[in-house]
Amino acid sequence: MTRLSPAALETLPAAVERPAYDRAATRIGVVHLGIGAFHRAHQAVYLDDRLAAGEPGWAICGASLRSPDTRDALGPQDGLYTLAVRSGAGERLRVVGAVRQLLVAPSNPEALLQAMSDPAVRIVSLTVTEKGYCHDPATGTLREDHPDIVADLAHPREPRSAPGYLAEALRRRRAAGLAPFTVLCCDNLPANGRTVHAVVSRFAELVDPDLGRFVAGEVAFPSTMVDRIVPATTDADRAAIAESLGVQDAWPVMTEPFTQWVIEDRFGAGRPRLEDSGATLVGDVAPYELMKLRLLNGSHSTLAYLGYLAGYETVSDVMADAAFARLVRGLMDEEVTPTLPVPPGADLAGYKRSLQERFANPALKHRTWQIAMDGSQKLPQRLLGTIRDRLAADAPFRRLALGVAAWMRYVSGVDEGGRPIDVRDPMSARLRALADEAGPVADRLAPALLGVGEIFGDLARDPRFAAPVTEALRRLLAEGAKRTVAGLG
Ligand code: CS2
Repeated sequence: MTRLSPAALETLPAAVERPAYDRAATRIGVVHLGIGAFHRAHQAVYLDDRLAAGEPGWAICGASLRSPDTRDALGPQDGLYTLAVRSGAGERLRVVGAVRQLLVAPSNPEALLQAMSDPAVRIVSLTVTEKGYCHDPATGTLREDHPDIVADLAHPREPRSAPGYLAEALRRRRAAGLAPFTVLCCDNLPANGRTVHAVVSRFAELVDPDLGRFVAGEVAFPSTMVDRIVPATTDADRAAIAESLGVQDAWPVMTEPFTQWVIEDRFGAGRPRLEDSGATLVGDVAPYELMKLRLLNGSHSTLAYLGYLAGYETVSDVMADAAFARLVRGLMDEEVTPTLPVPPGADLAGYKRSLQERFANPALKHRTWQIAMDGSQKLPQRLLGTIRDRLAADAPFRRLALGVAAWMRYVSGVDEGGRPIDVRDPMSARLRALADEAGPVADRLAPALLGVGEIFGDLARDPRFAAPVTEALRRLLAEGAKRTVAGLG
């Protein structure tokens, strides 16, 4: 089958949207680190809209800091790929043209540094996942003992970490008399702009105190709230898209109709008019971020661990179970909502209704296993921050405690049928060792995992936290996830 390419665009079915601009006339203005499916279904689509709206200077150079897979898939397609927007109402296909260059950092670090040092590049955006910043999830500070950071401090001119690349590229631009780019974190970190600013400033300071002062004082790191559900692409998806297009796309991305991008309007070197493509530019992102991280991602993680243990493969499968749907409504309404400042103009009840519809979207095969990844990096901002606020208000949090207990049950690595769980987490070996030593006994397993300071910090020492988590774990071990959730009432 013919491969998707610029020449193949005219052969596509009329219903398929395609780039409504001259790609050859566009110029790269954004370097994106972490060119995975989420970036391609979210930021790249907003930028594709800006290119179509007559802002040709905002095309994307996409770089992978780890694997060549995306470059290998999209390179032969001149960066083109298909976005499949799926819902109960059907599927809409669009070919996105905004990605004009693809780089793989490990095989050519110099090419990436040169791309980031190009005067036309004014924004460096990132989706490197929560673990990609080499920070301590509980405190948000740079982990100076992280192997990539240790290596980059020894060889700052040949970085391999995101903080390393940002610091070296900023150093080069400064040495060349060029204005710094704006660093735009698009990952689900708490206060993501401020957190990454602190991490990169500290790294730069360790390389050269003067560079540290420059990054801290002269470089813009606006915060963002990013939202779109993007399941991992499967071979079945590839086959279905090829069938619909009549050409082969090696790596299309699947997503939902909903998309949201709230951005702190603080850019050091200009930006595209993203507000004209549906983004929201604000002075303070914090209330939007808190709403999304605690309501959407907090529910996602709770549903993912409990749902996986209950034998549900996808989020929509979990939501089809009335007891789990009730759990999510109770968690959102009774435990999370009281901790949230309402963002200006937000309809919280409507937002929560739309979340439940989005979770139940049958056309999105969003695996519980995918969301369950990297819990050690996700729990602090998704569940533990909310729990801290509940503790401060002396208010109950039994569903949130069950979410934490389900994570504990999950990272112990054996499911309710005695089968091994493929736990993906930068701390999986350490967590597994703690779980193996404690055994499937709540009074030993809970304190063993609560003792991981990088995740729980001082929470472990609060009996008002440890007790309900241990009790929930005891029920999960004794009765299993389905009966435990059904018994919540
Ligand atoms: C999910 C997120 O995998 C996960 O951890 O909770 O990727 C989620 O789908 C997005 O944040 C939605 O915007």
